[in-house]
This record gives sequence, C-alpha cells and structure tokens, in this order.
Amino acid sequence: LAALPKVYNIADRLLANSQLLPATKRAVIDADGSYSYLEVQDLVLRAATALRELGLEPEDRLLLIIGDTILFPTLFLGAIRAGIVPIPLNPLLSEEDFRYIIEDSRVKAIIAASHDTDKINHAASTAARIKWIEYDNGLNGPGIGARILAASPYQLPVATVADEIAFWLYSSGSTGRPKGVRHLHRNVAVTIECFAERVLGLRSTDAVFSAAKLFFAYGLGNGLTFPFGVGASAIYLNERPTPDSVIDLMETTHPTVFCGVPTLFASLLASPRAAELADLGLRICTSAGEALPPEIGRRFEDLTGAPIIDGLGSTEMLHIFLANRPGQIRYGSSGVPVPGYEAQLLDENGSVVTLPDTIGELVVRGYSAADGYWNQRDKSLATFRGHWTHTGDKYLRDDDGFYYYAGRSDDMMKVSGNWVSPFEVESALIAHPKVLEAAVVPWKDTDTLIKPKAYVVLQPKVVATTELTVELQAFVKEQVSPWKYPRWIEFVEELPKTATGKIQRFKLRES
Ligand code: 3SK
Repeated sequence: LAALPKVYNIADRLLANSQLLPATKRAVIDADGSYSYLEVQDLVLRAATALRELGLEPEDRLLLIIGDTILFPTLFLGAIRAGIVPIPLNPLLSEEDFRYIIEDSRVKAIIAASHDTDKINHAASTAARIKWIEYDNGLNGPGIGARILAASPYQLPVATVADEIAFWLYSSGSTGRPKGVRHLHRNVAVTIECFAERVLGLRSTDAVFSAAKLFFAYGLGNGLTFPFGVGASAIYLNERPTPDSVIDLMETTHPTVFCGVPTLFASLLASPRAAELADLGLRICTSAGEALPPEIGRRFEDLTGAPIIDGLGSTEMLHIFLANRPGQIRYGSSGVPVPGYEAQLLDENGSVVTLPDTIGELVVRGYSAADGYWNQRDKSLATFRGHWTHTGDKYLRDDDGFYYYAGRSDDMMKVSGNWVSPFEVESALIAHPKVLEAAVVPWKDTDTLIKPKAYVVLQPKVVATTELTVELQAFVKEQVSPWKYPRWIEFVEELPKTATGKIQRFKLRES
C-alpha cells in the first residue's frame, strides 16, 4: 500500500486532481448541471469556510441528511477539509431513528433536505447540543447553498493526520439499533488503491453512475471517493432508482461503470426497456449489498457485454474486500480477497477452517477497517479484534479459493441437530420460476422444536395456493438435504429490507 504522510486530509487528496485535469473534465453531473474539477474544488473550499463561519470547530460532528446532488461532495468534503466530521444519513430514516442518532452522535449541527423540515425539527427538538439546522434547497436556492456561494474559497487548511477520524457512517445492519462507525482519512485512500484501481481498473476516462446512494458506504466509494480519487466523472441520480429512471439517466450521460444492487439488476432485466441496456457502452458493473443470483449476473453480462463484479463489503471495512476479478468471474461467488486484504473462516471454536467447502465465520484483515463503533465498547471489542474484523457472515471457500455466501451468523438455525443456512433454502426457492424472492427463518412447531419457515414473494400474476406450497416444498427437497425444506410457506407482497437491500430476517422472526 502507498505510504501516506502523517499530516493528511482526504479531502485534499480527492481534490488534488483539480489542478491536473483539463478544465473541460466533468467531476460531477447531477440533475441540474455539470461541474468541472476546478468548480467542485472552489465549492468545497467555500463550504469549508461557510461551516466554520456557522460556528463549527474542527472535530465537531455534522449530520448530512441530503440527496445525491452536487451539494453532497461539496458539504462532505468541505466539512472534512475544515476538520469537521460529517455523518451522512439516509434521508428516508424514520423520525425515531433520527432522534436516536442525533442523541447518540452528539452532533452540533444538521444540514437536511428541505422537504424533511418537520421530521428533522421534531427529531432534533430535544437535543440540547444542536447549534443550528440548515436546509438544502439546492446550490442556487436559499439555505446552505446560498451560504456556500457567499463564502470565501480562501481559508487556511486544518492540519489533520491520516489516522484521525474523518467521518462516521451509521450501520443499519440486519439487527438492532444503528451503530456509529468511525472512519479515518487513511481508510478512504486504502479503498481507492485496493478496490477502485486494482480490481476495477478505474481511470480518469471513466464516468461512474452509482444507483446506490452516497450516504451508504458502498455508494460513497462508488459515487464520490473512487471517481474523485482517479479523476473520473461521477453521475448522480437524486430520485429513487427504478428501471426507468436508471435507463433514462444512462441514455443521457453514458456511464462506463454502473454500480447497483442485485434487486436493481433483476428489475432492469425484467423491465420492458431491458433491450435498451445493450447499446449504452458500459465497461464494467459492480454489485454488493447481498449475494448476486448467478443467473442475473450471466444474463446482464450477455445483454450488455459488461461483467458484473460481485463483491462483499461492509460499513465497518468501508468498502468491498472480497470480489470477483474482471476476466475471472464466477457468478454465484463473492470472489477472492481484494489485493491488500486477507480473509479467513473460523469454526465455532474460533479455529481456522482449512477444509474446502466447509462453512465458517468470515473474518477479514485490511487497512480500511474502522477505528471502532462510537459509544459501543462491547460491540467494538467483539467486531474489531486486533487486525481482524469479524463480519458476522457465514461463508465457505472452494478448492480454488473462491468464497460463497452461506448466510448471516445470527440467522443460522439448528434443525434436528444440523446447521441450516437460510440462504441455502432461499436460493433453492428462488430457483423456482414462480418465485421472485424468499426469506427463511426459524419457527417453532407444536412441540416447540425449530424448523425452517419461508416467506415467499411470488412473480407477478402467480396465484398463491395450497398446491403451490406443496410444489415448492417438493422443489426444495430435490435440491437440499431433506431436513432443510420449509415446513411452512407464507406468501407475502414484499420482504422487510434495509436501505441497502439486505433482508431483515429478525423482523420476520419476531412477527
Ligand atoms: O453490502 C456490502 O457488500 C457493502 C459493500 C461496500 C460497502 C459497504 C457495504 C455494506
């Protein structure tokens, strides 16, 4: 890994390309226009001044509850440049989640999208430490945009060091309350070098469109730190990514790199406009958030000519640390460790699993690991153990060293003394042509013994019947060991999911 100087500010590193790239090179393309690297640098420096003028000091924390527009890199990098610690959040969180995070993070100030005024004002009403709330009405509107444009772009830089906290992300996780994950300036540089450059081969001629939003670790890398890190263009979609909004934007902006999640790739393929994806000039795609069904990967590549690099990352590791490689893709697998990372599987006693095709808990070692969770000592100790980060994911590794997802550790269940991975049963169900999505959870039978139960979303127009239940159970039994088949199947309209598309099985277990 490239050595970093001690005094280091990741915002300066990401803006270093401004002076080197031609003035015509677009750094950001959003719904209202496009901005060159020099223009973005100017905005970031003004934002740094504006935030200091608003009374924030280095190391103060600032919540950013804004969409994917030019204001995101402006404020995120402006805060970091001024030594202030930004905490981007999903604007769609509930008032209750905002209240919890505002208290937990002890932020001094909030910048939020203007349509969320009531929700944010209520959530912040009991927080004594908040100095101010500003609203985002766009760069050229009143509110934070006007303050940025009025501020000076000249300010003495704050001397931060590579190993101090640059920003936090809140991990929604598949269970429990969100946790504040504290990342260092250094961690961003590691993910750019290891994943963006060495796996994706990202370069300044690329234009990256991430349908995954910037508030989320996956989207933050794809849509901000990676393109800025190599001097590429970043394309932003502020609305919900649907097949129509994604295809429309691709047709007008021509990205070479597209970053999505499996549900979106599946809905793009199912869209009546799927054929339009064939001629868009995509070079490569990435998928994360949950395991990509192999059929989806193959069909998307056949259609577009662009491979999907499926990988596994986490908010704790900042970005992807297991990934397929262009030219060596195995759809259905999360690939192999990204250069700069090491992975191991641990058995129930904490010993390293050496046998191929044997399930263990995945642990990973790499320099982008977070500094820890805020105010959660026990959880930090359990997750960040020396150099190794415990992922809570079950994986197996084949003879060739490729890793295959086997479910979340806390979702595993024991049936008749045997471990059952919900993911294996779900994959068997999803292979049935009438099934769109499935989630499997432990359920007690009349003897209070644990057995698998499935929640199934059917393909459009398929009718749920008792015969279909029997058909699906038989279908699963053909593919997996007999004790694993779902004893009950409940047909539902949709499954509970996190903002990043992970199934929240705990909600189904509690239902
Ligand atoms: O879910 C993932 O695989 C992921 C990837 C990159 C960054 C963050 C996350 C959670």
